Amino acid sequence: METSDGEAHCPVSSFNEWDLLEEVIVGVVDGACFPPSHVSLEAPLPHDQRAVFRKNAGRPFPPEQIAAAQKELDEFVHILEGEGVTVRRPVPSDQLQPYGAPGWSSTGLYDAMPRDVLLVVGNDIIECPMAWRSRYYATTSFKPLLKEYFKKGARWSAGPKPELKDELYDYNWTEPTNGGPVQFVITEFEPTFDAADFIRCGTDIIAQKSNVTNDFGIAWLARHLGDTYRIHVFEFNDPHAMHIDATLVPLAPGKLLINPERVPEVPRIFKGWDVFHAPKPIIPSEHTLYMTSKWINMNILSLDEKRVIVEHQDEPMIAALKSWGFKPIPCNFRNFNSFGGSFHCATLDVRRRGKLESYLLDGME
Ligand code: ABU
Repeated sequence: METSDGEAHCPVSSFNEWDLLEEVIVGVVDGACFPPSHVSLEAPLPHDQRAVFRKNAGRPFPPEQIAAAQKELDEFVHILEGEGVTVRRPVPSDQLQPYGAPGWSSTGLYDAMPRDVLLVVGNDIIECPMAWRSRYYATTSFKPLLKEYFKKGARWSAGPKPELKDELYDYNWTEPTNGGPVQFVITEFEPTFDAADFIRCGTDIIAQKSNVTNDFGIAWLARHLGDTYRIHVFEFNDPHAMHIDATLVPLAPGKLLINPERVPEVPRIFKGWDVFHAPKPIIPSEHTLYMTSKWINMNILSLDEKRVIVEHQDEPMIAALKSWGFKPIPCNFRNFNSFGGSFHCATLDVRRRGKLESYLLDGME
């Protein structure tokens, strides 16, 4: 690919969560299915959804909910294109096609959340070794795009293909007691991680261990990325941890949105940053959220250091963002939220205009 000044540049290039967004992958919700029942789902799912998942295991999500989410995705794509962003979409996979490996079999989940599945660090687009058996083939729908980006000059990597044997899971997992230590449902049997457990701030990457990301996975990623990057691992107050992007969301350099329930103390490396407490979510309790807490209202996508996409009905968040100096762009997304994500989860920023820099205390020391 050539720039207007004739300089060759890579189609994949993104170092942080806020540089000017040029190209993005937006997920698709077509064919979304409840995964087969498994202990790995119990730990991160909202308490009231565990029985729903067991009852509907291996069946499609209600078609009217899929259709409502599709409509919102279309609106989201329209807004992104109107803001000058190139939008790419995956080819939906058949989630009901059974597959397996020695010792287990499964069907799929969805292709709705590219943020979980793929991690972009600089020019490298990394396929994640995901811990859920229902996501073993989660990158399949994105392969045509991965091939295209590679041919145009991107690095294309993949974590070690996990075996997902029973040894990876704690079949005795139980809900942590109030105030007791958080128990994750995965072990250190092999490296696993979801990309959404990492937040990119230039040379510094913030990570959390979770019910899908283990120390082994974080260590693999750190070695893969090399000495240019530092991964900082923090623990937050999230008894059902799976993905960091409704806990700690850097909106722009020096501007951090935090979940006030999960982040009692802001990590020291953000010293000097403005810290904004996310307003309480206003999603009504009768609105089904299959795979997320209401704090999904924090799952904002920055188009640059000012423009942020935010849920249309979330007036407290819109008002707060305006008061903090941002330009919120509202988009209906509450039906999509039911599937476990919002604007950050539903996207993968493939290219942002910017370069590798250090923004955090440790990165500058
Ligand atoms: N990636 C979605 C995270 C949702 C939550 O932490 O509540």
